[in-house]
Amino acid sequence: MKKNEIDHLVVEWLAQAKKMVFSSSSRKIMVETKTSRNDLVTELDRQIEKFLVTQIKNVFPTAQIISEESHPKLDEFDPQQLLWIIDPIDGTMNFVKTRRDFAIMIGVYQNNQGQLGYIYDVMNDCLYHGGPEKGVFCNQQRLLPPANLSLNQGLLETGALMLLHNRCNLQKIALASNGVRIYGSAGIQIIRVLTGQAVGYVSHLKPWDLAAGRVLAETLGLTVKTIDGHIPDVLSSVDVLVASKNAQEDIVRMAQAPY
Ligand code: 2AM
Ligand code: CA
Ligand code: CA
Ligand code: CA
Repeated sequence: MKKNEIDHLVVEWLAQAKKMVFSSSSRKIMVETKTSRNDLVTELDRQIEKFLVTQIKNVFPTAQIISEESHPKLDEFDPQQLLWIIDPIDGTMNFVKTRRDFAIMIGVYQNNQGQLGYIYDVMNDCLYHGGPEKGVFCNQQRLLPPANLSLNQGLLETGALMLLHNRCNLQKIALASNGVRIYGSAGIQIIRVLTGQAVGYVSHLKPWDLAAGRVLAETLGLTVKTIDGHIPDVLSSVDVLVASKNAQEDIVRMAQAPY
């Protein structure tokens, strides 16, 4: 199947998922904790995940699908084959507490290479989508590659815990930027790097947190590297950096400097 045919399908599925989100707003949503009181899953995460997995399997019966809430065993997947990586709600805490700043994300990979990425900012109705063959769009509008700014020329996106614990020298890195922004959703924060509102995003991410944004970022000429400057494996959980090339060099250098 051609990529533009996949695009049409995914856009339709995400429109259906949006309806699920809006129809849930008038009822009480079941929320459960996972590993800690701040690690949540709701019935909507599960509902959207089930819907997307069912739709993909209807069209691609043999597709490999990694989706956060299905507790995937990552070593069972072959990244050389077509791989769909889904985060049904990225920013579940935001969804529960504020009903905004969350995203539905899908990344499609083959041969370890990103083919298509989708980050759907549901409440703003903005679908960021694209891949190496077609470029990156926000809905119908093409995004231009953001300027190659240094760390001291822009905002830095990150996660609260990583900053509070000063992992990877992050407090010093943050002080070297124009300011820190923390929105509680990898997808929403990567969008801010894609659109040039921030020079970089640093966080510890699992495959489904990064898969979609990585395709879009690399397509726009941004770098996606581990905090120590290596290319992250699609199936690993790592301290990762999505940034302009100049900011990436600044951050990697500072992360490795003595405290
Ligand atoms: P999630 O909402 O899909 O879990 C900020 O919390 C960002 O980190 C979100 O993108 C969130 O994705 C992700 N994250 C990854 N692991 C997490 C965890 N154990 N608890 C909370 N958020 C986590
Ligand atoms: Ca989660
Ligand atoms: Ca996530
Ligand atoms: Ca999630």
